[in-house]
Amino acid sequence: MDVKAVREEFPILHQEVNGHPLVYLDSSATSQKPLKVIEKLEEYYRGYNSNVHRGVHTLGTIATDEYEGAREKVRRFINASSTQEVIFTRGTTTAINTVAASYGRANLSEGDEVVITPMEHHSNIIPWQQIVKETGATLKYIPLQPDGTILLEDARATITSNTKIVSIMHVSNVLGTINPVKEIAEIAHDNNAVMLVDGAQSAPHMKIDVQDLDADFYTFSGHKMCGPTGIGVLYGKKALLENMEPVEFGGEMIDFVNLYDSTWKELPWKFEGGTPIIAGAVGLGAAIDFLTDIGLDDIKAHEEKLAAYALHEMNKIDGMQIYGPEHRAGLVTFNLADVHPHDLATVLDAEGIAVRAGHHCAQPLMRWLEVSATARASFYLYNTEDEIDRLVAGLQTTKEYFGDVF
Ligand code: 7TS
Repeated sequence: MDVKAVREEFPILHQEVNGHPLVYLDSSATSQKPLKVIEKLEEYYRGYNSNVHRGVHTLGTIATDEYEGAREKVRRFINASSTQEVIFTRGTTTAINTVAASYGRANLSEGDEVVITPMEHHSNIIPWQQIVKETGATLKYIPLQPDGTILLEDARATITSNTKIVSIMHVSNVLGTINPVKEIAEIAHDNNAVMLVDGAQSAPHMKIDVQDLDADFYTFSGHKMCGPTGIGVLYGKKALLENMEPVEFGGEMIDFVNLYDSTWKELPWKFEGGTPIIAGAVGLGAAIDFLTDIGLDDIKAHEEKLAAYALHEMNKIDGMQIYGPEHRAGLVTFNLADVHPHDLATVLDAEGIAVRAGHHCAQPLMRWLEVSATARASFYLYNTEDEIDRLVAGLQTTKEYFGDVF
């Protein structure tokens, strides 16, 4: 992979921030956008912006073809067996909430269990907390190992015949842990439970095959994979989605509306109430083309190399505490002695380096780590070893700045 050529595709990277060339290390929060996506959005708004699925006019037909064409791109990207299994949502959060509100509400009752882990993003915790409160079911957690991984024997002990839903992140946005979701799906299925995989941090960075994973539901966000904000995907197996009720009612998702009752369109549209996220889907399609042209295997290899290099270099700094396992996805979450991560991120920002500081929407995990917050550097296809050197130099500056705490 030619990183220099890749960087040329991202106009935002070529600027100075606070007098220094920008080093963007916050792609786990949201990725930057390549020209191909920016230009596709411009093409859409300049050329054929129209509502979809309704008109016979020419622009409406082009917009519909582009919107549905993007769905086919997503289908191929995750190897779903049909576009009926690809539902456009606002993002991962909306996708998980849809499963909880539809499948959860219909299938959970007292005595049933939902199984998750303490490393989940809030978006994969709170929807389950809410639905178990409503249905009388119980929320259970597979415990974590000290290095932030999950043992399959713990998964086997936690998932029981009372478990109806297992919902686990593929890759941790804090620890970088790559969870054995395929094996956990098998355990879930042995217990007649369904398996949701939160792919927010995996779809952007590795090849995904939902049929190979045997995930019943797989969710991800376009904005973390070079696409626009406001678009994401809920993949679900057709046999499950067909039996699920929509959660948003209104235009677009109906077949016939009578005074006192109505019927729904077929999949996937029954889950897409209201004017859909047309520009977002079209932009996501362009992002998928961009990532696929470069190759997900090359992107993954590049990020693994960056993560290994960052671990090696950052570990040399006195007072450095790094969280998560050795084998990890492309991010490093850390604390530097007693410097508050917000102070650390502020000093780095003055050097033009963007990292995230805070709880990363994973407060239960912060409690498990016994910290209130951490800093996080996350990498993507456009990052370089030189940028990691800049980060390490910035951390040295931070150390000097807060010298008295060491
Ligand atoms: N699940 C995981 C694993 C995530 O990392 C995120 C966002 C979400 C769900 C929610 O995605 P959304 O697009 O619906 O907001 N993670 C992060 C992060 O790590 N920093 O900012 C957002």
